[in-house]
Amino acid sequence: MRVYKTPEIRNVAVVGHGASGKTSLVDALAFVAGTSKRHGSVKDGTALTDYTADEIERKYSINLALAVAEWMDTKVNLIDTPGYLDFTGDALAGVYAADSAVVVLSATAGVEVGTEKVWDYCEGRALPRLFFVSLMDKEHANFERVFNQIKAQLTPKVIPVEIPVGEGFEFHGIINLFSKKAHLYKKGTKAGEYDEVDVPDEYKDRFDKYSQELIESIAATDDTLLERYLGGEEIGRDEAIAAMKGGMAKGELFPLFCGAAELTYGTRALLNKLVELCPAPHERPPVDAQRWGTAERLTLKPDDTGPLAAQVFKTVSEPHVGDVTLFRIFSGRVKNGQDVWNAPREASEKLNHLCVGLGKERIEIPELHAGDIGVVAKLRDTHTNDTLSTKEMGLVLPKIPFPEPVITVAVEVKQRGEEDKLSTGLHKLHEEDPTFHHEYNSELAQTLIRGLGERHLEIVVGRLARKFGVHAQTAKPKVAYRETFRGKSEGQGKHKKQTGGRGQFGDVIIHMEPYTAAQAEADEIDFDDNVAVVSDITGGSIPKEFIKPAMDGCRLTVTTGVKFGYPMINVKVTVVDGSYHAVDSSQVAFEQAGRLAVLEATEKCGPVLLEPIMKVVVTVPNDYLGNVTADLNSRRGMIIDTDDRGVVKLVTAEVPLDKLFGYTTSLRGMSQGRASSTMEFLEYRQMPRGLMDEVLAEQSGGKKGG
Ligand SMILES: Nc1nc2c(ncn2[C@@H]2O[C@H](COP(=O)(O)OP(=O)(O)OP(=O)(O)O)[C@@H](O)[C@H]2O)c(=O)[nH]1
Ligand SMILES: [Mg+2]
Repeated sequence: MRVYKTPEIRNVAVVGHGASGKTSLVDALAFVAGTSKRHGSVKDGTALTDYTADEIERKYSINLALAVAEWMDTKVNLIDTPGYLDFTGDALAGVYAADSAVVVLSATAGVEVGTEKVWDYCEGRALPRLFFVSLMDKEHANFERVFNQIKAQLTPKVIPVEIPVGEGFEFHGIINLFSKKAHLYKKGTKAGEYDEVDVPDEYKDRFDKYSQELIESIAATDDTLLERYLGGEEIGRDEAIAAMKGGMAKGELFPLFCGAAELTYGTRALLNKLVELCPAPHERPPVDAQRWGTAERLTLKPDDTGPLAAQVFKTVSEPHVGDVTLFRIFSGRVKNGQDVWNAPREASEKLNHLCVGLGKERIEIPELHAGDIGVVAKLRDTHTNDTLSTKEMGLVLPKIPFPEPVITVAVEVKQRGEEDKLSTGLHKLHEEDPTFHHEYNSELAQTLIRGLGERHLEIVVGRLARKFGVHAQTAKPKVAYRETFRGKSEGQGKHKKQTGGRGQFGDVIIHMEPYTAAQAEADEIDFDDNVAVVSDITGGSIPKEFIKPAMDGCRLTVTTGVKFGYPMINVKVTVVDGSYHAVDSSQVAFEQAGRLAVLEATEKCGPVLLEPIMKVVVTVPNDYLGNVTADLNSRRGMIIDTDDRGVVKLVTAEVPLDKLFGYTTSLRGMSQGRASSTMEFLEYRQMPRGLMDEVLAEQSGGKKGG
């Protein structure tokens, strides 16, 4: 492969809902262009960009992956992205690395929730976009319906530049509105060979209607063009293409293409337009960078002579190779073997075997120019979202705002003693994939992992085994219950021990009562961990130096749990009286006495269990409202509010955390992926008696923390 200069490069993200045909399209584009020698297929596990073991097994994309189509003396860098929401972080990364996007839609399913999501990502970056309606050969394919859905749900500025000849099983050609020719595909040919013919008679009316719309839309983007058009002047093809490119750059036009990628139908025309309509890197707005450790900001253009700034937008780990780093150069250029600098990590890295990515294949290249996308293996200290620069400049680019995790599960090692390996592995996986988070929760004695969906975490656990040899399984996270008091109570703790020499003596009397943060604030009393401990000792029944230890003993006992082993909250302990011994009393003895006093007071009052309640806000299209509210009720949820937002409702509910395990996944299931939710901790609330007994029964035998 030759070296391409900035104006000869197109960086195109291929985005869309799951199973809309993105990977098949990328494979076909690279194959038809001749850059990839083999026409692969997702079904056979041979598609260019679905090459990891996980992807071959599951037959859908999990990782962003690169391919190249060399076409019309241009290098089109294709960034295939996964459609499933579990892996949407990679779709976002693809959008950040690209200068334009092809939004792929299935001709049978049309606009889906994943399409809306990636559309928003592209909006956020103001990327020029074109649509490709694929799977035109599938039964029930309907071009017109998809076109209308796009118009209604994504943008009214969509404009077809091609129309299909036949649909579903009848689909066999495409009419190009620019060239005014029809391409009729020859059945059974390998690379979508076709006969070019005049527009068939039966398509004349449709052709005229769409052509008219196309030329009017193009003319509308430019006043002088419009004037000439209205004056009856013909607008030439090149002029029309240039105007369309300008319209796309301003977000005023979104051309619509169609085809069947798996059959390679429609892919040549699309390649032509990717080159002609999509911007080269230098035609995009400049980016902002910062000099690490200073407030100095720079505006960077994709210029070879500018300072090097390249963003790592993805790390993949590959068997026998290790970590492979995918980066986009926003400014400057790099040469094979060059040393670069990762400023925040203070790490020097060598770009050995600088490559271009073509699926799992990596093609070595002597240099990459500004705006290009490259691949390099074996960087030691560089992770996703880092910037590579030079030591003199030390630049950092704005980070890709990866989405926050939405689900949490616990993870346990299958073999004891592997806990350290687990934690190292999880940390590495987070550096690779910023949408994956992990933490050890010492209260629950569980390692919690968070991600964008169950599939996401399942893949992570698989990687953990393959890459780090840690075999782990997921489990339901334990619930951090709390205890509290219902009424006032009193307790005395007397610690007395005579062991030969000096004895141990402490004696404390306390009052305990329910108490709230608001009360503590009004009384100006410390309320750390939602517990207040005060002294009301006057007249010296306990000497000063023993009051503090007595209080500490009380606090420690309350906060580590008394009856059920969960921390007690919303209580106030007042040390009111006690006694001491001139010789045998000590601080330790009073700490012990405080503990005994709390135990006695608690025993008398019958403590209760509190459970965490989450505030859940569900955004749900009206059609699924019934399902969603019925389901929330079945989870002991209380619906607080239902707000009308046009086509969707915003349902606010208060639901016990215990009932929310797996909620995100089942919400997607009950709404065909269209509903989404957020949740946050609201407060602790007393559990219903029956359920409290259940929790306690579950625990007896094995104390919490197992
Ligand atoms: N009939 C028909 N099937 C197709 C076509 N393109 C893709 N498919 C099939 O549709 C399914 C999904 O195709 P993919 O290319 O994997 O779709 P994708 O958008 O990459 O899916 P994700 O990676 O999950 O987001 C596969 O089974 C393909 O074989 C097409 O043009 N015609
Ligand atoms: Mg795919």
